[in-house]
Amino acid sequence: MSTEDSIIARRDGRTGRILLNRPQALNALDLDMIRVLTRVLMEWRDNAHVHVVVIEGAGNRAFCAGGDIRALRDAVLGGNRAAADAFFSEEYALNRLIAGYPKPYVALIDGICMGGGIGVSVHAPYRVATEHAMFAMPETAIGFFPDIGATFFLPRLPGRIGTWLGLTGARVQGADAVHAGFATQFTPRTEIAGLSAALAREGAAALAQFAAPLPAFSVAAQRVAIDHCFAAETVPEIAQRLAADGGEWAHQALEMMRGVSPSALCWTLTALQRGADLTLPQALDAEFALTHTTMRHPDFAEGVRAMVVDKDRKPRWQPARIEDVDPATIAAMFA
Ligand code: QUE
Repeated sequence: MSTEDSIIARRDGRTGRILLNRPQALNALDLDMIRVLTRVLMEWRDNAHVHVVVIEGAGNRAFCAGGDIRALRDAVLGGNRAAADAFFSEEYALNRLIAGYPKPYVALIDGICMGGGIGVSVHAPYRVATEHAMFAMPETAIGFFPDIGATFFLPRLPGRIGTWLGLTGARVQGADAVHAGFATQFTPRTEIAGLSAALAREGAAALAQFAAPLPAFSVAAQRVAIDHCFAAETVPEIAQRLAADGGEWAHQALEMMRGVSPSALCWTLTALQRGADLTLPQALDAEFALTHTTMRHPDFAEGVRAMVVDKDRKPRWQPARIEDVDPATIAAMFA
């Protein structure tokens, strides 16, 4: 399939429509797709016929499952730092372009939306989630960290929800995505075609008519525990608070933290703490710097191997236990 085919861009009424079209890879973004997206958005910025940009994913499984981390692992193992730098710098520049886009930008999210997929949606003013939307920032599971501006937006979600999601990789589904702050409205899948047509006719003004009432937040009962446990200053303290909680939710969160890279938990917590005080451009710059130190750590290649390449889901982390991560080693990554 050619590069142009993995992004389909066309004008339709008042809209410029973008389809992420690599469904066999859950529409994960590779560098070519990032370049085509950037070019299309720059063209439409200056095209008076385009009043609103609408982006969606092909197939019914995913909006966008992330980035091309298999290629990033190959680049790291092959010593090709320039390839990894090009990917991250162009991806983060695209995130910035979307955040500051001068026209309404609407993401229609009807399936998996993780990592890079969140980067091409959450910085925009309108994110529509259906009951099939599933948001997650699962990078600690591959020995990386929540990037694409997540160190800016996760600390700004309600309470400590962002720290919980960024450390554990927990999933947020459907209308919960609006409560958590990933989406700005909930519209059932059966209404998406109608919304799309209305956007082409009326522009972004059509959105409100398609916003369905929200059911209650499914983690409402856990909010006190989330905000208490994930407010701790260090990863071992968070683990201790979860262990002390005794409830099923805390048990699950602790199990998730025990499965991911201990080192990644520590550098992620520091990155989120720092991101709380940064602007989005500053956070993206800090994330770019952090890609250099994290990708040199063995847990990145090992995590991508275990979760994406071999899919054995049995990574051998170094060190293997949260308690054995040296705080000075983590601090040096931010120096
Ligand atoms: C954790 C992650 C990612 C992941 C799996 C994890 C991630 C990512 C992908 C992914 C999914 C589909 C693809 C692809 C990559 O999987 O960030 O190339 O086709 O992008 O457990 O963080």
